[in-house]
Amino acid sequence: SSMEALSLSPPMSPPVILTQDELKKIAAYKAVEFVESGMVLGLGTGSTAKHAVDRIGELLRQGRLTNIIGIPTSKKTQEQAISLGIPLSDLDSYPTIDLAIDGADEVDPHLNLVKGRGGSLLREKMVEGACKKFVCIVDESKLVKYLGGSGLAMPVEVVPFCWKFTANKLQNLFRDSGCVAKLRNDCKGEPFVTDNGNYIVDLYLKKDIGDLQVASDAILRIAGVVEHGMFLDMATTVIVAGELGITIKNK
Ligand code: ABF
Repeated sequence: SSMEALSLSPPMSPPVILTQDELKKIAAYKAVEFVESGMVLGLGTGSTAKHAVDRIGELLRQGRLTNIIGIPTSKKTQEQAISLGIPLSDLDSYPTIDLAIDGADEVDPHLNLVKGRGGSLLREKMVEGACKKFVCIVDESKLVKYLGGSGLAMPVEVVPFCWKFTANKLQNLFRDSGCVAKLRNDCKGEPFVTDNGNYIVDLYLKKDIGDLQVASDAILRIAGVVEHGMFLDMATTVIVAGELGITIKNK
């Protein structure tokens, strides 16, 4: 019958479309290949880094990695690592970290990053600034021509004291780029509070802000600012997972 003919014909193999989460996992697992026993590791935050931390926990459990010490970049990652049995410490005890693995919100062609949409930018910058190697893991949707180019927020951590004053200063600083500064809220509509008890002001830019180092210095000169989410010249490697495979970019 025609039914039989159909079932006998060779199956059409559909194109494999990976979800964004599968791409994140591919990038994360690739980065964990750089991990060696005995390393002090910076453990990133966010849905991409979470896969890397899971994988490190799995390799430890299987005995394929030993003597790892993790330095978490957020309370959330700290909890995840504890649940996986990853031994933890901090920057006070380990001021030099062998390797950090973490995600990003944007990656430009020079491997400069925007981070902090997850709200953990200060601890990430402290930990990743102390690393010999910082492997950033992203799916291809994070690639931009210039920082701010995704149209999504460029986060700045500010002290809660007179945050509007600080937000206005930030908005004025980038007025030529059409900057709009907004306080980040949590899901209840209250100000989002970081692990360090601060607020986040998200900057929305319409244009390229030009020289990133100049922009960085100007932001950090504002007294109410704690840190910003531009990670300039910090990633030593970026692993990008895309539909066509993995790309590894080195500085
Ligand atoms: C951390 O997680 C942050 O710096 C960045 O904001 C975010 C990226 O999250 P995801 O991996 O979930 O896209 O890396």
